[in-house]
Formats: sequence, C-alpha cells, structure tokens
Amino acid sequence: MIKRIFISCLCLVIFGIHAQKPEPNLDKNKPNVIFIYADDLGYGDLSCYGATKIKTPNLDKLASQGVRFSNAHCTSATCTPSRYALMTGEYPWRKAGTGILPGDAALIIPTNKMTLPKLFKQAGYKTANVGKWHLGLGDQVAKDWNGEVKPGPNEVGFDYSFIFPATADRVPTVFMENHKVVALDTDDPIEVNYKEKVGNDPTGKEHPELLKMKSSPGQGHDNTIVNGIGRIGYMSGGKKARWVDEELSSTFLVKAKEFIADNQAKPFFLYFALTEPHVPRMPATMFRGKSGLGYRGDAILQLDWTVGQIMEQLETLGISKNTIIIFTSDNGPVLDDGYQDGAVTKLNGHTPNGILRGGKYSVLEAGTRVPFILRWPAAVKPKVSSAMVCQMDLLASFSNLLGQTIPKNDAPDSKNTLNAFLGKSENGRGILIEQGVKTLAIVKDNWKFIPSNDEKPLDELVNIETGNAKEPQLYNLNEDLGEKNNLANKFPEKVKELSELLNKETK
Ligand code: NG6
Ligand code: CA
Repeated sequence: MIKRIFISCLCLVIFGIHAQKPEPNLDKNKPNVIFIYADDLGYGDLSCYGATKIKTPNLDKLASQGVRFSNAHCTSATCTPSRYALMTGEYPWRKAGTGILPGDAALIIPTNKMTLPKLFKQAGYKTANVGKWHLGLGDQVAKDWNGEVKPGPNEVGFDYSFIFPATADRVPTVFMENHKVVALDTDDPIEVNYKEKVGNDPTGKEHPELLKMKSSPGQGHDNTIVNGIGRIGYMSGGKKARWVDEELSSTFLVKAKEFIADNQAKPFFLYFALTEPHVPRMPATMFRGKSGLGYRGDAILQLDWTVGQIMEQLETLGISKNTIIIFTSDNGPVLDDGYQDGAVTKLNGHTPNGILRGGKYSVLEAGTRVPFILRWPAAVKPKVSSAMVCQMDLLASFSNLLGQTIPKNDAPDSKNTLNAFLGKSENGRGILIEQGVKTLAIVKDNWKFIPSNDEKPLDELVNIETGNAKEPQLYNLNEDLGEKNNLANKFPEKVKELSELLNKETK
C-alpha cells in the first residue's frame, strides 16, 4: 500500500511538473528575439573577429552558427546616441540633447513615437530591458529617486525593465526595477547631484587613499566613492541599494534568464544591455586575472561567458532554434576611459580595434564599425557577410519580418534591410552617416568622406585619433579599411559628390 502511494506520488510529481512546463514558442513568424548589446567592445576584441590574444569561445560559436558581419555599424561613436538610434530609428544628430547623458538626465526618447520595443509589443511580444539604460529617466533633471521614477523604459515599450540608469561610472549606482530603485531603504533616501557635492560620502578627489582602483587624472571620475571606486557625479543615501560592481554582470544575467524562462511560451523580445567592457571594469572573481590583459580583457571573458549562459539556457528550454540572437556593441573600444585599471599597461599586443583606425569617440572606422552577429538556426544559414548594415535599421527590418506598420513620420532613418540581416543579400544600406563626437562622415559604395574641420585630431584624454583634420579626407574602404591613404586630392569629384550628399542628407 505504502509502495503504491509512493509510486502515485512520484508519478504525480513527475507528470505534474511535466504538465506545468509550458510549450515553447515555435512560431517561425514570431521568433523570440534577444538583442545583446556590449558596451565599448571593439571590432578586434573577439577571436571570431581576428583577436589572437584573447579567446571568446561562446561568441565564436554563435558566429559560426549565424551571420557574422564585417561591415556592421552603430550610428555613433558613443553610447547614448547609438542607443537612441537603435530605439527610435532616427539618426541622433537630428535631435539636440542626444549626446552622452549625465546620470540624472531626463528621458530623451519620445513616448508618443514608435520604438523598437513598441514594435514588438504591437506584434504581440512580451518585451523586457535588462542592463544599462543611459537614455534618461523622468521628465526632468531634478527628480526624486525615492519614489516612482518615470517616464523611462516602461513608457517607451518595455513591459519589464531591470536597469541601471546611466553608465557604471556615473551615479546613482543603483538598480531600478520598473520605476523603482531596488532595495531602497526609505529611511536612507537617495540624493543625486551633478553640480555639487551632496551628503557626507567621501569623494575620490578628497580621499584617493580609499580607492581600490585609481581614477585617471582629469577625467572626472573622482566624485562620490561607491564600492571603492570614484564616480562621475555625487550621491548620498541609498547605502543598501548601491550595487557591488563585481556582481553587476551576474545580477543582470539572472534577471535576463528569469525573463526568458517566464516567457518561453510566448514570443518575447529581450534587450539585454551588458556593461562590459565599459569602465569601471571590475569583473567577478572567477574572471579576474584570467585573460592576462588586465580587467578589460577579463571583462570581455565575462561578457563571452554571459552570452554562453544565455545560449545554454535556450538549449535547455528547447527554444534555441526559434530564437534570434543578435550580438553587437554600442560604439568602438577605448582603453583608459577614466581609470588606471591596466587596460593600457597589460594590453600585451591585443588590438581592440583590429585593423581599423580610431576607436570610441572617433569618426574613423573603429568608432562605429563593430562586431555584429545574428543567429537564428530555424531560418538563417551560417555565413560571413560584408553587407553594410546599421543597428538603426533593425526597427524597419523587424517591422517587415513581423508584418507590422510604423506610423508615417516615425523612425525616419530606419531602412528595411531585413534580407541583409538574415544573410540572404549582400545589399545593406546604400548610404551611412557615421557620427564621431564633433564630426559626421558619410559612406557610400565603400567610399568614405570626412569633411575638413578645425577640431583636434587627437583626443588626448583617451589617446584616440578623432578623425578630425583641417583637410578633407577620402578613403576607399574596399582597399584601405585602415584609412591610411587620403585620396581627397586624387579624386576631387568624389569629394564633391560625397560632400554634397552629406549636406543633403543632414540638412
Ligand atoms: C565620457 C567619460 C567616460 C565614459 C563616457 C560614456 C569623461 C572624461 N569621460 O564623458 O568615462 O563614461 O563618457 O561612455 O567624463 S558611453 O559608452 O556611455 O558613451
Ligand atoms: Ca558605450
């Protein structure tokens, strides 16, 4: 009798659990989409893009199973504008106030326009944003961080959001779930200020001896110290809510995995915005020292592992085949971006920008040409593509894939290049405008033109060539991807054509 009851219970447990497991989403017309955004990862940072001093096995595997693009771009050489374009389908330089935002900035994405997450929502998807945001929160700079902070990701199309507000080097150093700071003690309210010191927390400037990682001189990372790291901006309060940098990545990973598990039966869109390898680089113990290239290299290993964890979860859930993973970066690479973390001294011959010139902040190719991998086992054959694609075009391309319409004046610059994204065509965009910090360049048929200007050619703070010059520059990217030979004098007609085109496109 007891044996029988035991067997019945066992069956109930086994079949009960089985019955509860949701059917995975296998609808090919509505594949799940996971967009993984690295922060400041360069064209040469992955072994599938030619890196030899660092190994990124998970991304290499992803690339070998999908389309790996050699000519893919973010719109801009810094974070906020690239993310703005990804979300809205509009070139950021068309709108004032889309440069790198302070941590207390107001939301810059219009709430009444089509966005990438709204498009998925309109198509019946569950949408989530996990990771770095950096597109502003609330409707003004002066805001109360202790109540509901909105509008934000939830108002521009995300059903669920688990974010940090700006960058890892900017206050407030807290997580926000939907509209609220996570783990906030109401007796210890948060105050944030970007103009003057608030509260009594030590700053890096006053107490450099308290820092576990030195800030670089003159870069501004010497305000409030959180977790032994000086930040940009001042904050007080919220002691229990402050993140531990070593746990940033795993916290985001857990939240991303939870969202995937909870929504495996529905079509879902996950915007998973990683913090690696942006400063301050403070990888988890298991990655520290592993790359031999300092914390920047270790952060890349952590990033690669994270992507592997997501791939493994999709396999386990049986939804890998019908899930599109897109992996890319929001701008090019930088070594010393505010902290003395060994990125420069331990580089060991690694070339974050590959064969390209420039880097983050630059209008040269390494500013916006980034790794871009798309895997969709159910519908896309592995290949390497040289089609010119841009992250801003995902909005129009997914609207095509999902049969959704975009209101007439929304996403004005987003082009449907779906066939290029899916590796079915080598024809991507015809024209691309690349945004450095001070300059715009134009690319057409692999000819690149940078207008003359008086801005400085080298950003000394980060030791990166900006691409600015007093003479016009013309490069033939087909033969000279490293932008070494300025052909402007040799082909004045090309210069004229592209200069006029740039003026026309940007007016
Ligand atoms: C710069 C910061 C840099 C980094 C960057 C934003 C200085 C001198 N440097 O202004 O450390 O935070 O902004 O990076 O303040 S991004 O990837 O989010 O664009
Ligand atoms: Ca960035």
